Amino acid sequence: MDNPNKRLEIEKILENLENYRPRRRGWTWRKPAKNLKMSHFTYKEASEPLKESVPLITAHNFENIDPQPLPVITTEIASGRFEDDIRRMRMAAHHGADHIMVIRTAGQSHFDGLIEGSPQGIGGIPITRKQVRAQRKALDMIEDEVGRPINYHSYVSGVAGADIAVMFAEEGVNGVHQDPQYNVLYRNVNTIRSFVDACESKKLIAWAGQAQIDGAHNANATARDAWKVMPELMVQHAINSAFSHKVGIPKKNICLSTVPPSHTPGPSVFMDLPYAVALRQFFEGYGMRAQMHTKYIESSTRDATVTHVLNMLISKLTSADIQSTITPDEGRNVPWHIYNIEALDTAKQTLLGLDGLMEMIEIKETGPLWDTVRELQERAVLFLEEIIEKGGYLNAVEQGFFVDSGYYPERNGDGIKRPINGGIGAGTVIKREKDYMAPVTAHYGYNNVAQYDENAVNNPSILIDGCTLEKPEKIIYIDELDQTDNVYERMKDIKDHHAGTLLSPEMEWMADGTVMINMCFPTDISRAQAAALECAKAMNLKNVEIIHKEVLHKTEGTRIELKGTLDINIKTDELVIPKEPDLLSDDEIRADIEQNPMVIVCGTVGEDEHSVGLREIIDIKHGGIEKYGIQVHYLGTSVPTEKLVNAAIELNATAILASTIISHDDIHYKNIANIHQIATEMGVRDKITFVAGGTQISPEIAVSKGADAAFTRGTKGIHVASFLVKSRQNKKGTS
Ligand code: Z97
Repeated sequence: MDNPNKRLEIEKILENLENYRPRRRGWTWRKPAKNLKMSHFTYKEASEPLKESVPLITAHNFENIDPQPLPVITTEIASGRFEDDIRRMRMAAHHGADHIMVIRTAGQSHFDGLIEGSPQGIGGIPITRKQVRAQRKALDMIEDEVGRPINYHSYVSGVAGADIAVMFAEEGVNGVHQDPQYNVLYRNVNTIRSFVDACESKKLIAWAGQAQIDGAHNANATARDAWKVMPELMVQHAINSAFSHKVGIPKKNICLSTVPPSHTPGPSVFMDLPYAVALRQFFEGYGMRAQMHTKYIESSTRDATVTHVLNMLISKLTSADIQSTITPDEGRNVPWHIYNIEALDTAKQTLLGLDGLMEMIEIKETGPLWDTVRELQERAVLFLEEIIEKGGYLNAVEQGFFVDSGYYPERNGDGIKRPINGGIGAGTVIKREKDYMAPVTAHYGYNNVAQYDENAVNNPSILIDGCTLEKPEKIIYIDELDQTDNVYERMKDIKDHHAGTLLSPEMEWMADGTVMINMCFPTDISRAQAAALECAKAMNLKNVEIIHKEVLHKTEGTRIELKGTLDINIKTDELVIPKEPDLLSDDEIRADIEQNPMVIVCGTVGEDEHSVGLREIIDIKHGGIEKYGIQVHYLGTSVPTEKLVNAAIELNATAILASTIISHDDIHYKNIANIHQIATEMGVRDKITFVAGGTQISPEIAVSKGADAAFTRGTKGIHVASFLVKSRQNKKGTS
């Protein structure tokens, strides 16, 4: 991107897409930067900083540094429109995401082939070649902008899993979820079909160097009591990991989707830490993808954030190669830009805050932690042994071994049961003919090519001069199939918004008009909801829905968050934009005052007893000008105007600060004019800078009455200090 201040031009990304080729394949880890020094600090576990980014909100206190933690950080994007998701990806990358997972639209797992074009999705986006290609191309631009590779990720699952795996390898997708157990248990795809397809898919994943994430976390999210499936989680990890390794994926690219299984108000760390330790002991050398707990997630952003932070404490106490950032939209179904960014910032802030933790503490090798580690491992081994005893995995699934609500070896008989010959795609696996031959790369198993060419045994596609993996020009690219549901038609409707000449509020799609309102009512939860809907009506909001409610007290107060649509199009060029104050930095002000001490006198003037505003400007406690070393002589309240001028002369002050709130009969402006006049008559007006302040003051009028500057609502010490320093510098320059 030439100019980071310019919005992404989706049209440019869509241009010439038929000829786009991914510039690399495979997964990229962050580059560690050991003992990275930034501002006043040294980081023990950081990675290389970005070229362009948005730092944490507090970074302005620390030279705007934006250190990046060591693990790859994920964000999940699923708005249903890929053209808007691309914009969100750019926001996410600037907040530190380098793993972008796009969630598939509901039901796609049961399609038995690829879909094409750019239709709009529900609960995710349709995975088509066009949208994958456009997003990978956009990420190429975005990664150049931030200066770090970004991993693009989606799902190799469902009945068309293997077809998707081929397309992903062709299109440079960098990471995938692939776990046949997911198909079987949660999508009811036939077990045999799922495992056979997985062989082909995993072969492609290995060839493309993609990172693979398994599906064990889904057992945790589905189980009746999430913490009870701990032994099973290890079994599921083991099945998929061993399988993947045998097909040829290197261990480091086989990432276990590990969740801290328990949740507050339970003593979650006491339960989750032994589990995390047990797992890492068993699966040394494999990648750890730390997934956030989702089973008990609610619509409270606060609750989701605390859970996320507790989960990351577990990551930090053990390890995480990839850190997930599930957003509260899981709990309330509002997949909005702001929540991706909040969750990314939560991850960055927590991981940086816990940097170096393990250099100071260690995990005890005795006591309850190790007892539980041992116990969990024993339960998992017994589980695996029982599977073998019962005749293997297919039988175990048929008998409902998985996602049973008992804490193994206890069983409650409510596990998910999938008959061997049941489910979607049952009976579709056909034995390969004796002379079966497929001249393609990354193909699993018996392929009978030697009869055509001995050299083709390890490289079957030489028989056809390369398949689509080597010769992308052989890929058949279909742009759009649907004349109405496609990106061009959608963008036509809001072209002025895309061009930036019109503005509407947005949460997930350009010009969706969605706003969120927070309210609190002094009543119970039912009345509060009804009252909130009335308010929304009065605000002219459409499509109103309550997205979160919380009791502050049964009768004293209820908190409500609602969303609605506001039908407004603001003409960008008609907006009145207030001028940004031209401020010096804290350091610049301090340096100037240190070199050249400054004295000021101040007070509220006339009959004015309102001193709060002035104290905000002068007191060190409130970030006032004292903090820069300016010597402040506060003369009190209701100070006569002559007294201010006399004191300034006596103390050889650089400036007078006069605060005035009362505005009856324009007394505030009269006092300002009065100070200017007295100082002029006494011959010191040129020497002394005169600043007025007050909530009812219009700076323009105050200046017309004789002040050098005036400050009103929202002023902070730095605004006044900047002005004082600059004004003194200007005076010196002209004298
Ligand atoms: C995560 N929050 O980060 P379909 N395969 C596996 C999965 O876990 C999933 C799919 C396929 C989650 C992501 C849930 N996971 C969301 C192992 C979905 C999705 O489109 O439902 O067929 O595939 O892991």
